Amino acid sequence: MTQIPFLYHSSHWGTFRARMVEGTLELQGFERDPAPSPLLQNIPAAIAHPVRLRQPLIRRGWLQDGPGPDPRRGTDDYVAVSWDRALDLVATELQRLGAGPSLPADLPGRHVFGGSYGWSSAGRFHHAQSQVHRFLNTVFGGYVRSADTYSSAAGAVILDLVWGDAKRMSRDQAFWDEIAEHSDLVLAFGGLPLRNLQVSPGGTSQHSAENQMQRAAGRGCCFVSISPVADDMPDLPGLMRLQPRPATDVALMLGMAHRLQETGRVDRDYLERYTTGYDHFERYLTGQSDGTPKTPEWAAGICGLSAETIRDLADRAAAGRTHVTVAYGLQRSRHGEQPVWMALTLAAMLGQWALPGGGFSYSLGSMGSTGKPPLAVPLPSLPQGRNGVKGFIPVARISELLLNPGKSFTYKGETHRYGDIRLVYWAGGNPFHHHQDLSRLAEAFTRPDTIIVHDSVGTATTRHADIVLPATITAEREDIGAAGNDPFLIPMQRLVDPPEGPRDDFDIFADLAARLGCKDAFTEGRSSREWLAHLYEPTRSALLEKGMQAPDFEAFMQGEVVELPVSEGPSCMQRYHADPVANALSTPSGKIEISSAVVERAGLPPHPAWVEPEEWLGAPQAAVNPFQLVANQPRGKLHSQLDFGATAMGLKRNGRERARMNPDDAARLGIAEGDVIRIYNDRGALLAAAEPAEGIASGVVQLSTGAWYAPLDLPGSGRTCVNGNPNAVTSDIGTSPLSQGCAGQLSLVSVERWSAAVPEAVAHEAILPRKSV
Ligand SMILES: Nc1nc2c(c(=O)[nH]1)N[C@H]1C(S)=C(S)[C@@H](COP(=O)(O)OP(=O)(O)OC[C@H]3O[C@@H](n4cnc5c(=O)[nH]c(N)nc54)[C@H](O)[C@@H]3O)O[C@H]1N2
Ligand SMILES: Nc1nc2c(c(=O)[nH]1)N[C@H]1C(S)=C(S)[C@@H](COP(=O)(O)OP(=O)(O)OC[C@H]3O[C@@H](n4cnc5c(=O)[nH]c(N)nc54)[C@H](O)[C@@H]3O)O[C@H]1N2
Ligand SMILES: [Mo]
Repeated sequence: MTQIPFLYHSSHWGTFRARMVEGTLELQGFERDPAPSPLLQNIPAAIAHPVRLRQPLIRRGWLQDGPGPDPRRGTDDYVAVSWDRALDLVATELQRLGAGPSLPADLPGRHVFGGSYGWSSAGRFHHAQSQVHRFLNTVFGGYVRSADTYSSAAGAVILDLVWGDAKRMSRDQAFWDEIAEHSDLVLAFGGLPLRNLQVSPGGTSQHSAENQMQRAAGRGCCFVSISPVADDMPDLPGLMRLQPRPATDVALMLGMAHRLQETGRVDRDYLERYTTGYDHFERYLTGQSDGTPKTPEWAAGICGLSAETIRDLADRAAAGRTHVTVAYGLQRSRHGEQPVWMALTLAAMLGQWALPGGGFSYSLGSMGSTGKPPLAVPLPSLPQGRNGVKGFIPVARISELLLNPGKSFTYKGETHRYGDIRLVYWAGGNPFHHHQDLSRLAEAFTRPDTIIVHDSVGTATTRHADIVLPATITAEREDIGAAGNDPFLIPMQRLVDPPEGPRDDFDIFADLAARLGCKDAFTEGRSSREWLAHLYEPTRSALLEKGMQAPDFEAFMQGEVVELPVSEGPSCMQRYHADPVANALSTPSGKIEISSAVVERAGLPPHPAWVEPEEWLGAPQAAVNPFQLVANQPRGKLHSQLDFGATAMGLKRNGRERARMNPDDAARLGIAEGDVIRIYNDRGALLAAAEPAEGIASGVVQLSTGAWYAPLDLPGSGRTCVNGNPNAVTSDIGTSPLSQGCAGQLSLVSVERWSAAVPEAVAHEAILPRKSV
């Protein structure tokens, strides 16, 4: 009998090999991966799950009454139509809105929201968000885009201003090797959760973070996990776990900074040579400017750790080689700029930044790619064309945009206006999973004339669309797997033929472009396979130029992964430290800015400061809603993707997401393991399965994102997500007037045991748009 060969493929959570055996997808981790991710085991469920979309669907109300605002979105049923009919309907609607080969100077794309945030799949060509952007640029001349990411907005905006090009700074230094070899102490704000390091955008071939941590700890390096959730850091020798109240890290860092200042251990030479504005900050630190010295005692009153612990931490940080790192999680909340800016300031005060293993990093605990060496060759990526529309929104202001056309908003110190959106086009994202205050988003989605969504499965977002087009999944296509800071190029081979019905996003857009008279502009005359060959070429020639092996395209797609060279050169910060004048940073002063006039003009304090958020355990609101909900990333999946897969389902209880809380809190509320609890505030409610857990700080309830939103009207509870999506209760408010980012990580809520009859969790396939009979 001939053996069925394993083929290469890739996902955001890892490279893998797989083969179909009797209708089942068998998977193996990549042979060069020391710790393949358990998330791989979610993939087989997607092959033939009833949740897969198989036919184009048109919402009945839209079909009968035509485009226009419609309160029936979300509850209406759907009519299945042929591909030809669906594409004709879409093309006619896009034409009505002005799409076509010749466009007026006042581009019709200004009424099209195409931000289409979401991670979709890992291949570089079939990346749905790139495809939709390219399509909208081609047929509308552009679209209203979204700035920044749900991942990082407050952090990215502040670091761009005070450090310069945050993305580049975070991606071009091999922090992990430095920590493993040189650090004595790692202060990890938000921890270094292995859970999150499973994932990198575009894929990851090696899960090596735990090995690196063990290497460091084995050498005597002490890791300090500063997080309300103990398993945000693996068990390591010498590990220290601190659990300040959520949202109070700035106070803790200020207390440490005060101790350094008081004991004469601020590195004045470093500050002088590499930073600007410390004097202004110092007056705040000592209380000269506001009458409140930020002493360890002051900090203790806010963050809940003892003054002694804070002093001890500062003393230890000054005594050896200290690396300060901040996870994205801290900045995905109100005034999220402050902990990131303050951590950078603390690292500068310690002055060890120019030394290996010292200094500051951002997102080392958030993305598997951060801290790995950068690559020395370019990677394939689909050109998206030119977006001629100026209008944009900060990414998490989607409900605001749709609800308040013409209203002004601030961003990076400037005032803009929301456009008037008539068409929303989404491919590869699930806003009814990821956005805050989902009841408000449902209201916002009643406003446009038309909403079109491509997805491979029937999500809550498809249920709010007028036109739903079924896309293939990555396993059903060929692609090229590649990601920044990852040293392999992966031939993603087709693992299984697509079922009858779904089509590749590219083919859908190509056929629509043809109907609009723009086919050549969109495809440039290339088929999918020809595009892959075209996109592969720049990487191949760069490899050949370096005298390295690089198979031709056909051989690559049949064959083995290609190892890519990593860059040996110094990082931006290493060059800056070597010569801060010649290699100035891209900040207004060219230096690290501990005070910033630009930030001050945007209405924020001029230097990092403790700015009290509305929803923290010390706020007046906590008298009403006494728990801090920490809505972090899920262990068993990537966001909402494959929530029906084996790993994700295995972590639920009766199909419902688990919420963890401190055992004493649970006991006080009469809540036992497995009880269904109601988590609520005046924005909404959800049900989750209670899991008392020692590692959760008191006053905290931790419920990860990812459950598919399933709101039911329950007596005594109102609209309640019975599957446990935290965005039923989070706040749809920008991080600050400067960055306007997603603040969904932390909210105040109440918790009670659900004592009425327990409604069953809604199965994924029941969330599919309902077909009319
Ligand atoms: N409260 C709270 N909310 C949060 C966060 C938080 O910390 N707290 N985190 C935020 C963060 S950081 C993020 S990144 C977002 C992520 O949230 P989402 O954007 O919701 O991310 P995904 O679940 O990855 O959405 C991807 C969608 O693309 C679909 N898809 C996959 N492949 C394809 C394809 O080839 N074609 C098409 N057409 N579709 C495809 C998937 O089925 C899925 O529905 O959530 C944010 N929301
Ligand atoms: N398995 C898995 N991995 C993922 C993802 C996923 O969906 N699943 N998503 C990926 C994506 S898109 C992103 S952007 C990154 C996100 O990376 P992060 O945003 O860093 O991840 P989170 O899990 O949301 O937050 C990290 C931790 O911060 C802690 N935290 C929250 N608030 C505070 C606070 O005020 N102070 C302190 N000290 N700690 C706090 C929480 O305990 C939380 O577990 O993860 C990536 N990795
Ligand atoms: Mo993210």
